[in-house]
Amino acid sequence: MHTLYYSPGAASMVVHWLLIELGIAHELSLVDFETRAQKSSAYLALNPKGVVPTLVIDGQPHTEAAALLVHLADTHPAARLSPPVDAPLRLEFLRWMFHLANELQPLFRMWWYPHEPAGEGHEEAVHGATRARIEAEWSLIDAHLDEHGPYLLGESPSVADFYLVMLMRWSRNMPRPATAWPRLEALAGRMKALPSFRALYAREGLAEWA
Ligand SMILES: N[C@@H](CCC(=O)N[C@@H](CS)C(=O)NCC(=O)O)C(=O)O
Repeated sequence: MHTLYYSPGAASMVVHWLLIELGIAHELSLVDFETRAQKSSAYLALNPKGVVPTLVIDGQPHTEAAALLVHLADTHPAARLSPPVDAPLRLEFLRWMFHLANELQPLFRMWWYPHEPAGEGHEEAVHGATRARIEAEWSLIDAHLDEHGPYLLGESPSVADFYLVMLMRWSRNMPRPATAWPRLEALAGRMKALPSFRALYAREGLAEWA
């Protein structure tokens, strides 16, 4: 049995989406950010960084959204959401997973927690710089999709596209959201049409960017 510790719409969202898409039996455990439950000693025992997601598999806690996605996709090969290790597209798949995890996702952390990189009082400067870098990422990915799409790996979706769509969603209230880029908007439209996305929204009680 899998148990996902989650907060609606947070980085746990894409792991939840995959659990639904792959039909993996799981339970949900809400980590209430309002009460800072992510920093409680009980939760820190599972995830010492005090962030979501944590996925408990057979009693063992596992963290880091991108690693969880690769693991879930690799262990459910029939869904074809990650190329096998010896497939020609495997390296390109890993490149995108690492790019999203190392380059794009941390920019959102800076956008929402602007005091972290530069300390209190510098939030406006961090926001300006971060916005420019996030928009540069959308331009880069949109150009890639134009040349090699319609999905990150070409003709078929992979778990990297699920991950990308979650990150796109996070930009929905930014001055220039990811959907301002046409190939990104088209990709999100296709992924959002999946029944698993609708189920995810219902289960997390989400409404925005439906
Ligand atoms: N690298 C981690 C980042 C997780 C992360 O930053 N999660 C945020 C929500 S999107 C969180 O739990 N924030 C609560 C906090 O920092 O107190 C992952 O991808 O799993």
